[in-house]
Amino acid sequence: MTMDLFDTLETGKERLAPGAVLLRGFAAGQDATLQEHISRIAGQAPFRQMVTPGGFRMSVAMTSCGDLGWITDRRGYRYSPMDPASGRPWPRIPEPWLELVAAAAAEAGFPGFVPDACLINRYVPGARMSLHQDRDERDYNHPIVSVSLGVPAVFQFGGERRKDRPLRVRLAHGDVVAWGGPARLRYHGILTVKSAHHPFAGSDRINLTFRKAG
Ligand code: MD6
Ligand code: FE
Repeated sequence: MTMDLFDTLETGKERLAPGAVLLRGFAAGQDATLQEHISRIAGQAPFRQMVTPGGFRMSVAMTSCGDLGWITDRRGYRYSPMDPASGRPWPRIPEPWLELVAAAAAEAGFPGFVPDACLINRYVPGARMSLHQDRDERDYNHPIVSVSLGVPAVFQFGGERRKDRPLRVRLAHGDVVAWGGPARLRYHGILTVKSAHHPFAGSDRINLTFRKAG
């Protein structure tokens, strides 16, 4: 038996590529704290569909919490300490989320992960995220940890060039992907989310990505 298969059977840990680990169901069982804080944060910093520098409105609605939030507009992609919609700082990252994400990162081989930004993505049916690299963070030595919630979606996981043919991985409620080291700059995206129902958020898929951005 290969080590990867052994890990999968024993711990639900799956290596997608060097530096990219899928922890199936790692966040399952945390629904209450995730739901409660997502609604509170969205009350203070509402989900909004931002515009790319190229002038396209994103199908994914986003908000953030943490010292920095990720934004896009005609001027470019960047992190900002203020929510441009309100002119106020973003809500803080809830303490139980920091604990969850540090535990997931450690399990995936990235001990000591302390994020300062959490981007919250909301996909209605039909929303998608095209292939991109996460490269607005200051230091690529830190991983990114992503938590999938609600209806499932197909994650595309490519190479370091946009044209590299991506793998396709189904991400379901509670799945966590931690991603760093040699995988840090790989292209990735989310295929169009299909109509489905999940008790966590009805027909929506929610994704939290935690980063050390500043
Ligand atoms: C999403 N995720 O799952 C979008 N980026 O909705 C990402 O763009 C992402 O899941 C970097 C690392 C992990 C991710
Ligand atoms: Fe990304």
